[in-house]
Amino acid sequence: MDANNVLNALADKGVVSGEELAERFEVSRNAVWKHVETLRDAGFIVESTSDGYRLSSVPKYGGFAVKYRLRERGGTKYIGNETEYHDFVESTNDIAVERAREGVEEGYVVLADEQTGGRGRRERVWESPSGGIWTSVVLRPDFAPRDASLVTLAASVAVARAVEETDVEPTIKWPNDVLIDGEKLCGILVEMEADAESISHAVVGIGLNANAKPRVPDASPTSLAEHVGKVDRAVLTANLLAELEDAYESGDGILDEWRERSSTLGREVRVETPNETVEGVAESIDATGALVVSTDEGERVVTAGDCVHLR
Ligand code: BT5
Repeated sequence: MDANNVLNALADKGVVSGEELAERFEVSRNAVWKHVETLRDAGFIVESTSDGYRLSSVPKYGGFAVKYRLRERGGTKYIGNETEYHDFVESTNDIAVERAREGVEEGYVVLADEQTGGRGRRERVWESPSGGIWTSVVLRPDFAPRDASLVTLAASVAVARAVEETDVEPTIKWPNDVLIDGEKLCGILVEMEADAESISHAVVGIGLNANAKPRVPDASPTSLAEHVGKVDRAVLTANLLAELEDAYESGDGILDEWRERSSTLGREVRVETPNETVEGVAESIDATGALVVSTDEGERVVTAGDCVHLR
């Protein structure tokens, strides 16, 4: 038994006595009380009444708050079953990679209010002030490493769906950005370890400017707050994790929805890959998530790179 069991019981029943919980989970009343204290430390207001413990307030953010909101929306099978929250960390991806190597179950989630060393692709800086959603999820995909970019596509669809619930219309820019009106709201960083045949883990890092708009000199970021006012980060994170599980489970079924939500397809683009620059019209993405660009010299398939929308 842990604090989550107490939280679930309180969420289900409103009021529940220490005695009842102790009996149900076969622990001492003192053990129950300790778990109640854990919830109180996490910001829940749990009153002690003559009928038992009563949940009267849920904290704004944190691992337990996200779990509470996840349960409220019907729960997930594995994403978010275990969470770890920090007020600040260097990078949630670093922690999640460490946990993945230690063998945590698929769906383990690391959350932070602020990152001091947030990373983008190719070791670029990801500004992560307090008030954003900075989260990393450990996945253990059973598809071949060549299909790994499906994870990035699934994550961007999940972000777009969750953001849509706040009544704005985001679009997806290949390969890993979610935009509002062409400005970057969210970036995704997938880091995986694999051998030739299988992926041991993929850590999906999602950085979403929820209530904080970062200062980024070389780009034009936006935040959700700028469009819809302050959002409830626990609710939004819960929606995001639930959508991530759904999108990830769709496998390559996610490609069509990605295409519909994309603002890259049909555009003139310039893609900088590690070796070259490809310019032309973004025609489609193939079954592995690679971008097919029609150039003056014919069709080119680009698996990774930075994409600029030209027109
Ligand atoms: C990304 O890289 O867009 C991936 C960002 C992933 C961040 C998450 S947060 C949780 C997890 N923990 C981590 O340490 N990372 C992940 P890329 O496509 O390389 O874009 C990086 C570029 O975006 C930077 O060079 C800036 O121009 C711009 N940028 C930096 N911070 C930003 C922000 N908060 N919002 C919008 N743009 C930003």
